[in-house]
Amino acid sequence: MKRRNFFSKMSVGVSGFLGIGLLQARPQNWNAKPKRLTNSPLSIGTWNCPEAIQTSGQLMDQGIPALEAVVKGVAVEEANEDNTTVGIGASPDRSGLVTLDACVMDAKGDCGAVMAVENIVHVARLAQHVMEDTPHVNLAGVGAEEFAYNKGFPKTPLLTPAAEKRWKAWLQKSEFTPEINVENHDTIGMLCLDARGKLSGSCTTSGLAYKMKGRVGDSPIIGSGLFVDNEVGAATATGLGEAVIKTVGSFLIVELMRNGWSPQKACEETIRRILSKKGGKPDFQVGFIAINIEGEKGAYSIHKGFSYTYYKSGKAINVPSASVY
Ligand code: SD4
Repeated sequence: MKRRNFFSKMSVGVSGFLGIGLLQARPQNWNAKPKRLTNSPLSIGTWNCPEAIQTSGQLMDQGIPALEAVVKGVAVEEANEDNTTVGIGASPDRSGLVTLDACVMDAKGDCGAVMAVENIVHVARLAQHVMEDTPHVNLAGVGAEEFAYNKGFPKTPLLTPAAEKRWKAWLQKSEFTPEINVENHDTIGMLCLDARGKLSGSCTTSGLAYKMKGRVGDSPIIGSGLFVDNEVGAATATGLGEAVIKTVGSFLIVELMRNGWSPQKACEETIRRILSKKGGKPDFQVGFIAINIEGEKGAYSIHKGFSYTYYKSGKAINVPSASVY
């Protein structure tokens, strides 16, 4: 018996014994390799990020592989000063420092991440360098920044006058409450599936506005903010990172899809898992997007207001996500 079949049969038995309904949705043809519905590249990103999605989609249309497309795609938002949660122009922590987190994961299951990095705009590209040019997965703080300079990244102060003004206004009260859907663009998590069926993803953010100095959220944590498995699919998250980390949200979605759940159902179940630990209507937002290797997509959030953008026939289309509330 093949190793995979053995574990597959064993897991059916164990979950049956535990009364877990997880595997009920497994398709009949479990051993068959998933088939792509189309060879058209698919790109999908959290929130309203048409330019970023257009960039990655068009690159893949030109034959550029998913990893390069996703890193170039999210770079659009990293350079966008109007996005107050990503790259230059992002809100600082409560001490006035802008620190960025990012990760990438590719079709081979390789990954890299940088955390709490100052003075570097394109941290997703930096995470790719960690993945490709070091023996490590995570680099944090000054180590990551020094590595960036070694790789030729320019030093760029990230606190813009507009962000400084917002921070100074916030200091008047210094009240920290994670805000839900303040704007319709935010942390960007992007998933790309190229014409050759290769998946890659990236997540890049400044994290929560006015976070404690040194705080790192889910976005650069592989399995929480992003997970990619080329046999199955990929998922990425936005919202309150602490809640995503506690359920290892993106990994959970991919594992549910591995067991036959659609991307939509897998996102819904993962949000349900977060809510099951809370009781009542939480005052924070979490949103997930996911795609499977067949090219189906899903999105779900706790509160109304979350949206996602995807690429189809040369166009970026923004649609509201379904939500619990
Ligand atoms: C974090 N998940 O650092 C990020 C923040 C975010 O939309 O996604 N904001 O917790």
